[in-house]
Amino acid sequence: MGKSKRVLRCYHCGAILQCDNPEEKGYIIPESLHRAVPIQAIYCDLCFERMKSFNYSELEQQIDQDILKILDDAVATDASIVWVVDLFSFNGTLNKAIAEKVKKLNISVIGTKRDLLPPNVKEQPLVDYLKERFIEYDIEPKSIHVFSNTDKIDPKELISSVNAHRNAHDVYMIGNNSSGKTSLINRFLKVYENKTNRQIRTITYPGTQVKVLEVPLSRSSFFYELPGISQNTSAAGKLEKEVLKIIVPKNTIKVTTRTLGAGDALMIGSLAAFEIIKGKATTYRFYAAEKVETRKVQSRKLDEYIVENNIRRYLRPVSEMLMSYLDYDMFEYTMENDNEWHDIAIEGLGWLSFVAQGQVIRVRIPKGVALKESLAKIR
Ligand SMILES: Nc1nc2c(ncn2[C@@H]2O[C@H](COP(=O)(O)OP(=O)(O)O)[C@@H](O)[C@H]2O)c(=O)[nH]1
Ligand SMILES: [Mg+2]
Repeated sequence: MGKSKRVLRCYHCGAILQCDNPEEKGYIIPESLHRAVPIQAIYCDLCFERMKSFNYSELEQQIDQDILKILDDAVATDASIVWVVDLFSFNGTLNKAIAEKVKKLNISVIGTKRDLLPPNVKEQPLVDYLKERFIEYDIEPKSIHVFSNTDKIDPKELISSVNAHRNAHDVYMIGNNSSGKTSLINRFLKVYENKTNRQIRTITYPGTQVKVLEVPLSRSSFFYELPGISQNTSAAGKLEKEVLKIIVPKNTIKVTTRTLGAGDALMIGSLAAFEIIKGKATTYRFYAAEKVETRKVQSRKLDEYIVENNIRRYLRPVSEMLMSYLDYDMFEYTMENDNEWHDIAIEGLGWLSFVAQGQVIRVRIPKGVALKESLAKIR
């Protein structure tokens, strides 16, 4: 018998994907093709590039609508939810429509990628942080676990924790794109024993366009992995591939400590900046991927430096999508005076951590990226 190979098509233009000739249609870099898993939409490089500049958001919107439809079933059957969040990029921003829909269900939260945070970070403060952020959306999680894919965790423990809350009902796993859902499920499947006569399969969920992984838990209940929620408020979902290579951490993140006072600003490449408008000189810590570069400058020269850096690129990252001030949003925080550590976090990029002493801090970020102030993630 000859060898067979799956033929994959671009999800957008339908061209058969090939890794041989970059000039021919359907070309995709081999790494992307080999990384692809069966339930993921794959695009040829050309469509991927075009989509990012043209109909990216439209396409993602569609998928989120389908997720909402599937969650209608979860609500109707009183299912349990496993909500996966990536501990690095999560700044407390949840998809409102999804949160609203599932808030009455039993929700277990899993924070992933703990290994990206400094090793001295304790578990309990992270759990507290996650709990506080979900409560802001009126969600009281039944359980919260934090993991990294290098832990020697016993997935059985996790399963029994979920089982304890599901009352023999179905389980739906949700979370942003790249939050680590598939990695978790692969670990879970290693110890999974199928005691039913049904198979694990990928189905097109009835009434939607999306594929979900269906794992039988008993004769009458299933686990479903839903498609990723679009990261449309994350820097990681908005900026170009070259920038993502810099801002998405692969190893433990870096902490940069600076003393800043009124009149100082901290440039984060040309992607973002924090300006201290009011406040005495004190310690600020900025947490981000290792390759993200920062510089302390004078506030009054900040505009000039950003423009100059867009051309000379002495501080990475610089985005082609941020070429004029119109491409940024600007917010100003007046902090309380509680002497506690607080964060101002830019979803998918990093966060500034400091003791709140009534400062006024102005932040600029790429337009549409979520910015959030809260008690600190790392305390
Ligand atoms: N450092 C680190 N990376 C992780 C962890 N879990 C997942 N990843 C990486 O995050 C990316 C997305 O993971 P994946 O499981 O495909 O996420 P999904 O889109 O939610 O299914 C992959 O590159 C994974 O290797 C983790 O615990 N630590
Ligand atoms: Mg996945």
